[in-house]
Amino acid sequence: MTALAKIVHTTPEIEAEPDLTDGFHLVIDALKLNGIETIYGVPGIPITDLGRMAQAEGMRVISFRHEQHAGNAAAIAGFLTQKPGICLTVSAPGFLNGLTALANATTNCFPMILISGSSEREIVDLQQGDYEEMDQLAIAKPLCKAAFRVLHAADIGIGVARAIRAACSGRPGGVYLDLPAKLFSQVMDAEAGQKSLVKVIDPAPAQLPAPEAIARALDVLKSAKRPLIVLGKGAAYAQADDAIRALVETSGIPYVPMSMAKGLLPDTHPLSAGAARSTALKDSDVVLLIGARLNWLLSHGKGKSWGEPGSTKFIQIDIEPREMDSNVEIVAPVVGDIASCVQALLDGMGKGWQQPPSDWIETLKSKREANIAKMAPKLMSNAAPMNFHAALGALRTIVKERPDAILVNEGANTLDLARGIIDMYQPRKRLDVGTWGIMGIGMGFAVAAAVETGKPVLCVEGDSAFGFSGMEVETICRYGLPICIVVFNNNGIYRGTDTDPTGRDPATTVFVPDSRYDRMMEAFGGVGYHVTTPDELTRAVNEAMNSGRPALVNAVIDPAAGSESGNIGSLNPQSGIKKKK
Ligand code: ADP
Ligand code: TPW
Ligand code: MG
Repeated sequence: MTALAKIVHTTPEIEAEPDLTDGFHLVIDALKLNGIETIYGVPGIPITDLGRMAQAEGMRVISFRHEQHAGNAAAIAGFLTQKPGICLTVSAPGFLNGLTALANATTNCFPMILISGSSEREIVDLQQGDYEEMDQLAIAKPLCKAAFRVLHAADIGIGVARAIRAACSGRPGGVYLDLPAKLFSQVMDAEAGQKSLVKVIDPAPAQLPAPEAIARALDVLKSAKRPLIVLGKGAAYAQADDAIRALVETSGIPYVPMSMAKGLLPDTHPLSAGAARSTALKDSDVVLLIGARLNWLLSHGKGKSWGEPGSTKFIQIDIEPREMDSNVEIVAPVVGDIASCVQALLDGMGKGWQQPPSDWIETLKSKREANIAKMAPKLMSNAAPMNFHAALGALRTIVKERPDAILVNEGANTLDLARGIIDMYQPRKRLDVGTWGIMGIGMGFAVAAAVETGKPVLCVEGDSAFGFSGMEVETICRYGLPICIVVFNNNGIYRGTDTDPTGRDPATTVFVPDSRYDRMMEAFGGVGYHVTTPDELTRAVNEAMNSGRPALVNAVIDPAAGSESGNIGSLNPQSGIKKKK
């Protein structure tokens, strides 16, 4: 039964009247018509009934404990599926709680739509103090790709269609859709309502690159002595996995994956230069960027991570033309969607393609092997207390044995070391803090990863990182999701050993020592584990993942093992005041 039929009046006198629908049902029908089956949100005025009705109409409605995590879930659902993830919130405070996730989605180029109920326009605009009054549309606008408000039930179909198109087309991003309370109860003729809905045709149209752009890019690539491909999360998002693999293998060009592009080709691929990243960036003469921006994560394409100024030529594939020359000159811009651009490059390479000089391949291979060999003994350490490397050595094996599991990862040392140590084998299996390095994505990403893919999820969380979304373990237990959380518990942020020089309070970076995060999971009916060695960690995670039930492993890590800000300590400003000797 469609939602429209639901409020058809049934008493005999009224049966003669036309069938009616309302704003609630039109929103649900518009989403369903566009293949959107899941809503992530937190209920309350004025959207409580919207969630209830959506559930009654067969949509999956996942209720969180805080909107930020519902928003993060929606954002990563968008990344995983190429359909905008939907986050539903109440007005003012709920909207603001969801806004961080919307801004983060926009920054990371994930398609999502934040739908918030809002107060009465007349009262908001005269600032007369309505319940949860706020001009939400104005506030959302600078933080997302597009923002729309629907005032009439007859415009819901168009409003939802515009939101979907804005989120998915071109560079994906976050969209805000403002739905004032009054809209939901507006009634209109059911048939007219049905006709007002729009099924968005081809929401992310292919954007073909210009043939000259492809020819230029191939000329530059051919001239390279030490070429490199950098795969970014845009390449993972594009779901052009086979074409990207074919491009790497046909060209014979080594590649470095950005964090969330790991696994697009297996990290163990012979052309992966991931374990020789520094050498690869520094010594390459031509770099082909595929869905990766030259932002801080690539040292803006200049400086000490790279060779002498001007010694590296960049080719960039991106759907966003304004991304070109954002930090340094792009000698061969290739504007278009990644699937089309990569295919065009492949076609252009043809049969006569020359593989890159073998000394370059050998240089990277030997650097990679040396780095892997240097790391290996650290990963096998049985030192007590356990350090990051030993714990990650155990998890590395688990992921190798379970390549279809999704890895969610946040923290500082916990993030940086896991990214380097845990090999990924399949596309879109590594989800993390992204472009902002934001803490708090953990539980939201984990929930959506489980809901959208049905695959097991392993969450590797710093103890601080986990705290940002830890209450959502209740959500995980409530929906019985196959999520195993491992908290790397080193008693604090970066380390657990700092002290307040005055001796009055705990240091700003430390937590209650020896906390038992496993008991949070037990509080809601999940399984908790407390482990202190790599062997215990392995056993606990395997047992948890075999069970498919919610679990949290409190992994005790040496509080002295971490370094300040993980591997980005150099970004910390230093005091200009010299200490007296
Ligand atoms: P990373 O952090 O992994 O380096 P970024 O988020 O910086 O990746 O870059 C992703 C880039 O991918 C963005 O510039 C975005 O415009 C681009 N992008 C996303 N989807 C596509 C697509 N389908 N085709 C082309 N470019 C895309
Ligand atoms: C929204 C700043 C970066 S990393 C981090 C914080 C608070 C936590 C590091 O401690 P953790 O990891 O998780 O215990 P570990 O292994 O090094 O001990 N607020 C937001 N985002 C960021 N990035 C911060 C604060 C930060
Ligand atoms: Mg910590």
